[in-house]
Amino acid sequence: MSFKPSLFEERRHRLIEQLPDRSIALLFAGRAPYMSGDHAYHPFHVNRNFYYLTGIPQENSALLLTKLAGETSETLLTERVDPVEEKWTGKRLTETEASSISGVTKAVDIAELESTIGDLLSGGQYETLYLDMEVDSWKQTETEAHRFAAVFQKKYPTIALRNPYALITRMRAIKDQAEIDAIRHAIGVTKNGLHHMLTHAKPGMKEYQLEAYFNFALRYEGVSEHAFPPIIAAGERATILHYVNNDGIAEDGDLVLCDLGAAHLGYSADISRTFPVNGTFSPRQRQLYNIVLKAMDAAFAIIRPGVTRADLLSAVRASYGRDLREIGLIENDDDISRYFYHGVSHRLGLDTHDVGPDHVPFQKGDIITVEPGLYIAEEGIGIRIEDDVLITDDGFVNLSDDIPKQADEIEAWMKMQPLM
Ligand SMILES: [Mn+2]
Repeated sequence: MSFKPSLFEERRHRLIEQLPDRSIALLFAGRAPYMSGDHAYHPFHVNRNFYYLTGIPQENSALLLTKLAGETSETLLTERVDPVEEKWTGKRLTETEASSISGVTKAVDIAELESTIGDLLSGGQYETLYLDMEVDSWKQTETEAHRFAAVFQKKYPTIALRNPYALITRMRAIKDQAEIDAIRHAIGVTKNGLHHMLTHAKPGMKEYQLEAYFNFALRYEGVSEHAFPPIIAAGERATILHYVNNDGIAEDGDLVLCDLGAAHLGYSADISRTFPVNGTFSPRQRQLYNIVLKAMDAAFAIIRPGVTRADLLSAVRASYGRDLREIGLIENDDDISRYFYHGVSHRLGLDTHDVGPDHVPFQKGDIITVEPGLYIAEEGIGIRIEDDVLITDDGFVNLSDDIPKQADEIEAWMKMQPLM
């Protein structure tokens, strides 16, 4: 599976339509940061907005769009192929290859970026440069776009600078069919990885050994992309939300929480499952596990366009309020936060916590996670169950519905044969 160039053409067209006349847009792919010696940080992921509009996965590239008197143009800037350099660092995309991926027909050597922009501006007809600075934040590390902006503003103080980040991320929030298919694929790979892990799990294993079974299944299928580093947390460590050390032992009687995902063509899966490492939930574990499942169903019961993330959280908390009081774990709803202390949903896409406007209700085409959890440190139990769902016209489709989730299904899954 790969993306068709028409997909990127259509996205660029939609972006350019939203830009005012007399404007230029420039998006950098970015470059891998220097690490040490003669090494940079690799693998390197290009800027996601750049990728969304071009499909080009290669660093040191840029996309240049112009709009003037109703006429638009597109130029892709890439590194000129250097046969000697390639003997060391591997193949670069040729102009023809880059063009057949992105659908941009005009190619320019990235070394000519300044002169290309200079030529455009020499006629005095452009008023605005849209430069993708990513999210505006004090904490943002300096990017190529920041460095370019500093030089550019000195040379062209009368040209306005604007950040197209909000425009592009609003587009990215609503997924098209190709993106839905990519995420479905990533979820399928993730399911196979989980199968491999669960069918090999035994008490006494290190968390990283469980992780290795997951990674093996991915790599065996040729998958090298993880959406994020897998979280494999047994016992009390599962109550630490972003635990990534994965170096503890999953003892007999422990529940193991895993939160992980493969990626496909840059698109993330984000799945959590919790299983008893010895293959059987204890009565107490099953009771708590079912309370989390019930909270998840409370969220599923209301998901459709117009509903907000806050609504999902309220539904989950209401469910916990009833059930945790019933088992005597809490006395009033304020105590829920002692055992459940995170949000219940985020967007999913090219970023695992995907971009888009905040505080807007779900719309058709959103892909979101649903992930209630329950963390009882004093009992050494952490549970999280997470599915990925697509918002439709009148409800949702659970994209990860075929990954076992009921306690009985999990136990049966663990008894199955490994796939490989
Ligand atoms: Mn998640």
